[in-house]
Amino acid sequence: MPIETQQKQSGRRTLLVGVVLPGMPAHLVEDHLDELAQLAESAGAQVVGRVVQARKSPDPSTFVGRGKAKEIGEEARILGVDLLVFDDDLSGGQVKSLEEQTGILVMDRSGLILDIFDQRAQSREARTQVELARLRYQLPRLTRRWSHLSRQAGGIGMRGGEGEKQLEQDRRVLRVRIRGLEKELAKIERTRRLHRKGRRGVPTVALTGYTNAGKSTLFNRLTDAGVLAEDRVFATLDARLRRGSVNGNRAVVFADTVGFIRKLPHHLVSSFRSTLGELLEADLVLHLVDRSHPQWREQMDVAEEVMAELGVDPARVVTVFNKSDRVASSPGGEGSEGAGDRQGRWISAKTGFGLAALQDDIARRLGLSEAVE
Ligand SMILES: Nc1nc2c(ncn2[C@@H]2O[C@H](COP(=O)(O)OP(=O)(O)OP(=O)(O)O)[C@@H](O)[C@H]2O)c(=O)[nH]1
Ligand SMILES: [Mg+2]
Repeated sequence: MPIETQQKQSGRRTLLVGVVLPGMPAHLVEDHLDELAQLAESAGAQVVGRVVQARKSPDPSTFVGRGKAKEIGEEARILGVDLLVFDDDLSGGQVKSLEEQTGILVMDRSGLILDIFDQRAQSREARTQVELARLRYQLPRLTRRWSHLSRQAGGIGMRGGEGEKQLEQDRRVLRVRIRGLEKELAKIERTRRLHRKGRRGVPTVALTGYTNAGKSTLFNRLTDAGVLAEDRVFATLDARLRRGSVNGNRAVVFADTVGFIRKLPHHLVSSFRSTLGELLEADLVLHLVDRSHPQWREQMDVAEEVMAELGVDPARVVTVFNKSDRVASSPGGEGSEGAGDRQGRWISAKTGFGLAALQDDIARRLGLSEAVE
C-alpha cells in the first residue's frame, strides 16, 4: 500500500513568501514569486497575495524574522489564507515553527513542485519516481510534532503516542519504503535499457529545456505524435519516444522529456534519472529555450546546470531558441539582430519557422546527410 503523504492544495487560499538576501536584486525575487504563483496555481491553489522580506540571512528557526512571521500570520487571517508557500527550501524545524506561529499550513517550493509532479504522474515509472522523490524529501523533514505519517490513518497509527519513538518508527517506515521503490525503479530501468538496445542503430534525438519551452510542441512537429502540449508547467512527466524523420525518410527516434525549473528539488532530479537517462543516451540533445520569456537567459542557465549535474556531454547539445514568432528581433520576427552572444538556432515550433534548417542540422550532426545517395 503506497503511503499517501500528499496534502491537496486544491482551492487553498495561498500567500507566497520570498526573502531578498544581500546581493540579490529585488526584482529577481519578484520574478521568482511570479513563477511560484504559476506553480501554486498549477497545483490548484488560489494565490491571494505575496510577502517579501529583505534579510541578511534566513532566520534559522522561522526563515523570515520572528516578528515577520507573526505579521504574516495576521495578514493571512485577514485575507482568509490557509496555505503559506515559501520560495526557498525550509527545514522540518522551520516548517514546524512557522506553522505554530501562524497557525497555517506551510510548505516550500520543492514541496509544491513535488505535489504538481504527483498530480501529473501517470505511468508506473513516473509514479514510482515521484513517490521516491517525495519520501526522500520528507525523511529529513519529519519532526516530532509534524510527522506526516502520524497524520495518516491506517497502518502507521499513533498507538505508541507521540515523541521520539514514534518519529524513529516513522523514519524506519520511510527508509524501508524508499529501498523498495529504489529496487522497483532499478527493475524499470533495466527494461528501459533493453528497449534502448532494441533501438540500436536508430539514432536518438532527445528534447530538453525549461518547463513550458515548447518541447512537446516541437516533438509533435517532428513526429506527428499528438502529445499533450499545454501552456502550463510540467505538462510532460514521462519520456516519450517516437520515430520521426529528418532529411527525407530516414528514421530517427525523438524523445520528449520532463522539463526543468529553477530550484528543482534535487531529489526529483535523482529520482527521475531513469526518465532523464534518455538525455544521456541520446546521440543528440536539443536544448529548447523559450526565447520570448523575459527570463530566458536564467532559464537557459538552469537547464544547462541540470544537464551538467546529470552528466550530459555539452558537445552533443544543440541550443534551439524557440517561440521566435513572439520575439520581434528574431530572424523569424520583424527585425533581425541574431542570437546575441549565445549561439543557437532560431525556430518557432508553432509556426514552423526554422524547422527545415533545424532538421538539416540534426541530419548533419547525426551524420545522416553524408549517407544520403
Ligand atoms: N508562440 C509560440 N508558442 C509556442 C511555441 N512553441 C510552443 N508554444 C506554446 O508554449 C506552451 C508550452 O508548450 P509545450 O510544448 O507544452 O512545452 P513543454 O516544453 O513540453 O512544457 P512541459 O512539458 O510543461 O515542460 C504551449 O502553450 C505551446 O502552444 C512557439 O514557437 N511559439
Ligand atoms: Mg511537454
